[in-house]
Amino acid sequence: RTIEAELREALRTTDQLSVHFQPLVAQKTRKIVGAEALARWHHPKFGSISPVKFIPVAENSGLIEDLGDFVLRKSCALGAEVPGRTIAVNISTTQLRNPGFAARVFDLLYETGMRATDLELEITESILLDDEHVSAQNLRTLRSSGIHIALDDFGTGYSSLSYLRRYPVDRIKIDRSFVSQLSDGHDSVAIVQAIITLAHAMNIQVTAEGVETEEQADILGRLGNNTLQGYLFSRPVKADEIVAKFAGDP
Ligand code: G
Ligand code: G
Ligand code: MN
Ligand code: NA
Repeated sequence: RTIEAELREALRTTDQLSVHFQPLVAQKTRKIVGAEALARWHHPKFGSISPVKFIPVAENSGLIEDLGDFVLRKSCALGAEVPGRTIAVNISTTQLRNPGFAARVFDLLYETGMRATDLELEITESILLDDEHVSAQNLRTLRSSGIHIALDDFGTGYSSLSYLRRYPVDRIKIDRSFVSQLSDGHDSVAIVQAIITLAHAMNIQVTAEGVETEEQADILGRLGNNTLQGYLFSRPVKADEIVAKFAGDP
């Protein structure tokens, strides 16, 4: 059977699928202010299958609608349990192109009781490449309800800067390829400094992804970064573990 057929089956019962959550940490206080939702698939025969493999399959087969819905539902259920913490959810271009997407998100917020202002949707600049009217309309509708929009993997694409000019966002996430090279005297320090200065001048918050060392966190602090995420703090963990982490860090 193809991976697509296996994924279709997994989505039918959903017991092979789960959502893990990786803490988002305030730069200054090191308090856990939220978490990013990350889809996980454990196949009974093949074991763990990476989202790097199955997300593209889902996107090319239309299954991303069901998978995205599953992730959003789990994320909103968690968000309702931990008001005041941000839950960030990765949204694919295909989902955003659906004219019913914003309404679906509002339904899930209503059903679960999660506040709109606790939800952050992570998008990539590829939505700009196809310049979809529907995507732009969805983003406007979602944002005007108080949901936050984050631009993921910032700096890796071709049009990061023109994206900022055309679509309003609340946050950019500096790609971990820049963060992993941060050390005193390295060019990456100047690049990250420029990104943070630009973002703040546009009233945009900054999250640094893939923070693995105290030195990286320290440099980011000096550069004025707002939020940290990475293995230095925690790997993605199960929903009950993130609830326990939040409870331990009120
Ligand atoms: O969690 P991990 O590092 O393995 O994720 C790998 C990639 O898969 C990342 O680019 C991440 O954004 C993406 N990804 C993980 N979960 C989801 C999801 O629920 N939806 C979408 N669209 N992408 C996801
Ligand atoms: O593209 P996106 O930023 O959504 O991808 C998130 C991915 O990054 C997840 O798959 C997550 O497992 C991974 N990740 C999170 N923290 C770290 C880290 O500190 N180092 C590395 N190498 N990967 C990380
Ligand atoms: Mn992300
Ligand atoms: Na990213």
